Amino acid sequence: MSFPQEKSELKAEVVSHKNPFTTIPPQPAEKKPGQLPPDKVRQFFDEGYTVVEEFFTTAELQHCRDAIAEMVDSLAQKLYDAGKIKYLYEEYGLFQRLGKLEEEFHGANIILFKCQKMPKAFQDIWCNERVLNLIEQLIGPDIAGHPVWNLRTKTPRSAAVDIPWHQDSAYFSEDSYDHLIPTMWLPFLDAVPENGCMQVAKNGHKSGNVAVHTCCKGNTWYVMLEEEEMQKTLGIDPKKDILTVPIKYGGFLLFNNLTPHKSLQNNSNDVRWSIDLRWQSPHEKWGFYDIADGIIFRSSKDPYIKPDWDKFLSVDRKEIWQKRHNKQVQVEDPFDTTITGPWIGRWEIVNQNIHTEAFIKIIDTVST
Ligand SMILES: O=C(O)CCC(=O)C(=O)O
Ligand SMILES: [Fe+2]
Repeated sequence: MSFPQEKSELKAEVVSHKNPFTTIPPQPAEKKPGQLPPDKVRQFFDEGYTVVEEFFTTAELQHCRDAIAEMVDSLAQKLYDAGKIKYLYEEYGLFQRLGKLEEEFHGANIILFKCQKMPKAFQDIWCNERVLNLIEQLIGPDIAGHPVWNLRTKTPRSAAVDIPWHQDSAYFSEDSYDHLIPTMWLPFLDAVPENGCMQVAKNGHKSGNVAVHTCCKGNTWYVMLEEEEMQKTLGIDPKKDILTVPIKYGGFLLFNNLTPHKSLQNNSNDVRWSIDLRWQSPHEKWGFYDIADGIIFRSSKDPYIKPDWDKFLSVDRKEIWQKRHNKQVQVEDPFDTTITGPWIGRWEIVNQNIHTEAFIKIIDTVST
């Protein structure tokens, strides 16, 4: 092999291994509403996170608040009709009522978290044109919604909703480790340290590594990442890199699937409501254990593409996952507060609890 050929091969290799977590993609030629200023884009790729302020109007977010209030109301009715609670707490507002339900029926916050029904108001945020213009700056013009999203029901002083350090990739299957999945963490009130806002470990994405996580924290289904492991595998300097990130209502936090993050305890008297929504290129693997696909929002080839909500929303994830292991899908008690999922099997189980046991039971039925 001649020397020049070797040289050009080497160059091709370097180009194809650009780290997608730290490399800013070509920016859209056109200026569009919602786009981030260049310094925010740079911070997202350099430090693994950025805060976007005053993005949504209160009118836009009110639809989400109303949708959440409706979900809480229907949960209260269900608990009441089943005799699980004696009182509906109808006079309490959005930031109090779930806490009251939780006091009377422990685990109400988990039941609502589990329900995973996406209201129209959240769909509208997820494929909002200004939002997609911003996401285009991070992942390019082909944009899909990632199948993993959550409504966080962070009631005061509840260990079930205290999320320990993790990288989101630790919840996903390995086929997604090679590409960027930006997350928008959007609170429905001012998120502050007292009510359990987020912390991020900036620069934690730089190595491109997914660190070793373990499962599960306390009585929860959450994977955990030890600070020591963050230092060793991700090169985090806890003194310099760990940041508390308050977010004012109307703004949001952006981070990526390798950025370590956690939420603080909610020591306030309000429920700290938030949603987390994700996007990625539709040309990459979804990373959700072949349980559910994402939803295509934009295509560089077809400017008229419309999201297929019916298809996306019709997938019963639990049923698909259970069917893979059991011939019959188990009918679950609607007030069951156990959460299992394939991520539990990805990491060493260092703490057994009802969630890990439920996971092992489902997996065990394959071999019996
Ligand atoms: O809202 C929280 O407490 C945690 C959120 C989180 O882990 C995420 O958005 O990926
Ligand atoms: Fe997360």
